[in-house]
Amino acid sequence: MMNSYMKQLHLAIIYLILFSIEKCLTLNICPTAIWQNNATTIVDSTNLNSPRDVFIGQNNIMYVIDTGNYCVKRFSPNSTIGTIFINGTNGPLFNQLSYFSAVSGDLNGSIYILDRGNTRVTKWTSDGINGIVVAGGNVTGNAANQLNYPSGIFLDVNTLFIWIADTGNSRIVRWESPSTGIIVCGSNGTDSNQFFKPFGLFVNTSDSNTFYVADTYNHRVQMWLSGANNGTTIAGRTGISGSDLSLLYYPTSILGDTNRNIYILNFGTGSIVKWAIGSTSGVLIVGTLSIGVSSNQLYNPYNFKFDSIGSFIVADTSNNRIQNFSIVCTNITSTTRQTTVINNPTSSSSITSRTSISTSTTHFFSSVKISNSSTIILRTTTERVSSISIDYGPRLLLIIFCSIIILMNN
Ligand SMILES: *[C@@H]1O[C@H](CO)[C@@H](O)[C@H](O)[C@H]1NC(C)=O
Ligand SMILES: *[C@@H]1O[C@H](CO)[C@@H](O)[C@H](O)[C@H]1NC(C)=O
Ligand SMILES: *[C@@H]1O[C@H](CO)[C@@H](O)[C@H](O)[C@H]1NC(C)=O
Ligand SMILES: *[C@@H]1O[C@H](CO)[C@@H](O)[C@H](O)[C@H]1NC(C)=O
Ligand SMILES: *[C@@H]1O[C@H](CO)[C@@H](O)[C@H](O)[C@H]1NC(C)=O
Ligand SMILES: *[C@@H]1O[C@H](CO)[C@@H](O)[C@H](O)[C@H]1NC(C)=O
Ligand SMILES: *[C@@H]1O[C@H](CO)[C@@H](O)[C@H](O)[C@H]1NC(C)=O
Ligand SMILES: *[C@@H]1O[C@H](CO)[C@@H](O)[C@H](O)[C@H]1NC(C)=O
Ligand SMILES: *[C@@H]1O[C@H](CO)[C@@H](O)[C@H](O)[C@H]1NC(C)=O
Ligand SMILES: *[C@@H]1O[C@H](CO)[C@@H](O)[C@H](O)[C@H]1NC(C)=O
Ligand SMILES: CC(=O)N[C@H]1CO[C@H](CO)[C@@H](O)[C@@H]1O
Repeated sequence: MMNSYMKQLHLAIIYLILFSIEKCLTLNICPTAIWQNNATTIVDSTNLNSPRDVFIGQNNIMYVIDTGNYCVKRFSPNSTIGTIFINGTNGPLFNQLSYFSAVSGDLNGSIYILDRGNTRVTKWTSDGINGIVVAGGNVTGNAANQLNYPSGIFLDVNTLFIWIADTGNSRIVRWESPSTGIIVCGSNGTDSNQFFKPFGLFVNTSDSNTFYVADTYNHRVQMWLSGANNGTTIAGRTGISGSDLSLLYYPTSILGDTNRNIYILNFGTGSIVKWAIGSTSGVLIVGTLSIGVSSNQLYNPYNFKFDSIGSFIVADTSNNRIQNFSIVCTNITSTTRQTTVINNPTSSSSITSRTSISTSTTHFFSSVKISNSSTIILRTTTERVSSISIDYGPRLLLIIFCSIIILMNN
């Protein structure tokens, strides 16, 4: 009796979890992670002119915005040559780009370009021929439906809300539809509710949209809780720059992980530093704290991303190259005991939304790891490790799979 009741309870809880899951945008980095000091060059200067950002999408395909050539290049894994995805020229037409500064992508494979010169965000579907305006597109200004030399973008792939570091207006805006933006916070200055030319932001969508702003010209990172009137400085000191690890130097880009660490790219020192939220100084992860051309240095880097395993992929802008500082997780083999891969679940379900499980653990799963955009690894309390491909209609499969596990365990 008790056994059967427990069984049903387990199943009910599993269903509840699976139906409330959302695509998690924060990468689960192993706590023992270290990164190689010397990068490998993924794309070199023969192929690029002032690359400012990269985006790593489905199937680990990498998009590089090649700003100086007004084009966007696409690279398959391990390919150093690539193909042209957007073959643009400088101008305001919908097949053109102008001083564009950042790139992101959704789960359907569309690419979003923050076009600073045209003060707009354009969305490009798989053919890459014409962009459609999904934010901005009016002349430069500070009205809610305008932007002013924006530099940073964060696309929430669950809601498709576009968060923008509206640099020239020293504010953060969020576009929930193409017609107008919402001014989230900010004005120009050094107070806790202000920014001075912010270039980047990271939104923790699994934490009520707490967001972090690279407040570039104030040399600090501000954390804003959702709905707050003020930000809190969690890294750097307002108005003071330096290569000391308690200071920042023109921070331009931020990433977060699931262990409440943020990673900050310092344009001024060509470095990536890791700050645990609440700590008073950072840890040097990448760079020598002076800009340069060696494999352990960066030269005016604007943006960086994690690849699917947690390596840092950096747009090393003035070196005209894309660098890979690869991650090393010391115990990675010991956690992979038994792997079950369910391939190609395309036809099994009519559910179209793509999801993956959040990193919150329950007593059923002792750990959950996002392996890449289409795979999660669930480690159950019985030490079973399962890797489930979840690109299409995944919930049904997960439910069936988890049900089998529960029934087998009981
Ligand atoms: C890393 O690169 C630096 C600068 O080129 C070099 O001095 C050093 O020996 C390299 N380290 C390793 C482990 O390859
Ligand atoms: C995701 O990772 C799994 C193994 O962890 C691998 O089998 C699969 O091919 C990867 N998928 C993509 C789309 O890269
Ligand atoms: C890329 O290269 C690595 C090592 O050189 C190899 O393990 C991996 O299978 C390659 N990936 C593809 C998609 O060719
Ligand atoms: C890009 O467009 C130019 C014309 O603007 C054309 O000459 C060139 O062949 C195109 N390149 C590709 C790869 O489509
Ligand atoms: C993805 O494509 C589907 C089917 O065309 C559409 O319903 C959905 O809105 C698209 N989602 C995004 C993020 O564009
Ligand atoms: C500015 O944006 C509004 C929508 O907010 C739109 O109706 C108008 O046409 C735009 N103006 C220009 C010049 O694009
Ligand atoms: C913006 O704020 C900074 C810092 O207080 C100040 O130096 C700068 O002059 C201000 N810019 C404008 C346009 O007010
Ligand atoms: C984001 O929020 C999740 C859930 O609260 C938390 O586990 C994670 O550490 C947070 N990451 C950052 C960078 O704030
Ligand atoms: C970065 O390097 C690591 C180690 O070689 C490799 O596994 C990973 O695929 C590389 N990332 C990219 C985006 O090339
Ligand atoms: C993981 O690595 C840490 C130190 O890096 C070590 O103390 C621990 O025993 C390892 N765990 C396993 C399961 O190998
Ligand atoms: C609630 C709160 O702390 N408000 C403060 C936010 O910051 C501004 C500018 O520093 C202060 O004037 C407010 O008192």
